[in-house]
Amino acid sequence: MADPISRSLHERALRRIPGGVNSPVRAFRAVGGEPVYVSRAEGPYLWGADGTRYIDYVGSWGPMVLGHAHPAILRAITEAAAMGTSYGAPTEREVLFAEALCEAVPSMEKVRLCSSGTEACMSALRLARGFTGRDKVLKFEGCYHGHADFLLVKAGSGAATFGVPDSAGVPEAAARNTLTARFNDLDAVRAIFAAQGSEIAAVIVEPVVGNMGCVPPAPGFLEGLRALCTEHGALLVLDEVMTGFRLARGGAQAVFGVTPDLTTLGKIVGGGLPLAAFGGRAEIMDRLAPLGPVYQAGTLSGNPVATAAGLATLSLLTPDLYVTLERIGARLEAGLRDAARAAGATVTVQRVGAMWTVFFTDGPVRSWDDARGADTKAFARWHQGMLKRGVYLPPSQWEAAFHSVTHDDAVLDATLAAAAEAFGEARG
Ligand code: HOZ
Repeated sequence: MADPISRSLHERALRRIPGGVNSPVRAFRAVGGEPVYVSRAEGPYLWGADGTRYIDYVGSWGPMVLGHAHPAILRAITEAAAMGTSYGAPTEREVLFAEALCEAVPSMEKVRLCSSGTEACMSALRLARGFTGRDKVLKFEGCYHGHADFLLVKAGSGAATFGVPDSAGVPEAAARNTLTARFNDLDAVRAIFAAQGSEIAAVIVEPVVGNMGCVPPAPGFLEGLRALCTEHGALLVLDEVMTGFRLARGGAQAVFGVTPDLTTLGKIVGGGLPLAAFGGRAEIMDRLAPLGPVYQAGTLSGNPVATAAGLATLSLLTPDLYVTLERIGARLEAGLRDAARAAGATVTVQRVGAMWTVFFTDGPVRSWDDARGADTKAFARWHQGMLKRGVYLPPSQWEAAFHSVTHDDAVLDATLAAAAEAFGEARG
């Protein structure tokens, strides 16, 4: 249960903000509680409105891989803000940032900045359609690529959590050209390409899904998508909004050795400020206005404060950092599994690098069909048990948890001690 200050803020919020929140999953409805209103954050911790400290595994839904309020990032933001917060004109920092992104993710010869993952995915797919002259796009059930109309089809994340994977307000015409298949089901994709391959502009996929909980690709799945796209002249778009700079500096594409035509980035690249990007082969990117006929724009795109935070973040993402993230993840994964077993709770812990999910189900989770079979009531009890012990987890079975390099051994000890008790309560 939320503290009295959070509760009273939420009552006021409900009067002025739909559902009291500016993004649905934050409402905590899926876990039967009320949201904690956050007053500050530092390292691996958040503090609630009443001063209660929580170990944070939401990490602003992905960006905070270095922990909250990293001094170098705060310095970069402060210095940049003192020079003016927005110009709507090009800056040297944008050039440096674009160079750094393209160097880290070599499949991106050129990149354009925008302000959110939704914008990045929507724009990348408009570009794919403009480049190929085709209308159809293929996405996967339970994957979430932001809330553009044509992508709210069998969508994961909050759309799945609140039972609106096909949102009201999306005209049938907007969704008509969106095809869907089961994640990790290459045969289904093959059949769709066999029937409609010449009409498909792009396949978009989260290479490791975070938006139905953490679901890794089956061996050969991403490679198979790459081959089918190449064979049929469609573009492969890897949505690396979550995985970019989290699984490796080069993202999931570096880990799995798959080269997309276009990549979308968000979250970590902005260092906690609103910044996202999409990029890819130059011949595709050069179809964007002002060079080409595909229009895309934004007042705050390449914002000087956001690019300062992004550049400072990128400069800190060393190879050692990924070794540390993996060590932390391995300890959490094994510890959570052991704790669940000891408590007699039936769970499957899935993790890739610094993203993971405890699914309340006994099998491996390979697709949305598997994920939605999880016991969401048991997850809710576990979530409540963890929260009351000071551990802040994503408030939905279908959102990945994220740790940072600041989750040290003492933090992990506290997390696993809480988990051991909370698993007992989750059994119901
Ligand atoms: N749908 C987002 C995570 N996948 C939630 C973002 C937010 O509430 O801030």
